[in-house]
Amino acid sequence: MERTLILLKPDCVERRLIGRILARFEDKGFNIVAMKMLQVTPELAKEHYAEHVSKPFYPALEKFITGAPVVAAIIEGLEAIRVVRDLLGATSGLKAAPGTIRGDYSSSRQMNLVHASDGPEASAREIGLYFRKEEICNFALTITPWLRASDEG
Ligand code: FUP
Repeated sequence: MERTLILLKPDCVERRLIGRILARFEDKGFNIVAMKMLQVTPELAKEHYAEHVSKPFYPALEKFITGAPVVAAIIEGLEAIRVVRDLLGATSGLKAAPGTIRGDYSSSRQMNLVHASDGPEASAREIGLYFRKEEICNFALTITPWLRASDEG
């Protein structure tokens, strides 16, 4: 079982897409084990996007990500880190395949609606940035036996 951090970005919140996008992860069979709305500060943005801080597009990215509230959530499931990124599609909404979240709802590289951790290291780091241990609910969905066979994990 894996956990991954998603952020429904300010464009998602402002465009009233929170419910529809969260439903995509629920519909897939994943479990939401933590969730909160918050305003990303410039300090948090710099930590979250540490690898991009020195890039030319960073100032605009920081203005965007701090421009309205976001919804942070932890998604749990088998191979969740990869599968959630597959559900999102390519970084740019213009390149993302139809049927993916970005492919269906975004026509921008910056305003691509959702962030998701890109690997186990990033997932652990980003979960730690947004959630304290006691904010995470450790529970299994009662319908798990109807989502996958018991020998699948
Ligand atoms: P992703 O792994 O899909 O979240 O994308 P990246 O880590 O490559 O980029 C992080 C964020 O920076 C993305 F949400 C998009 C944004 N970005 C820009 O705004 N402009 C760029 O030129 C490249 C990325």
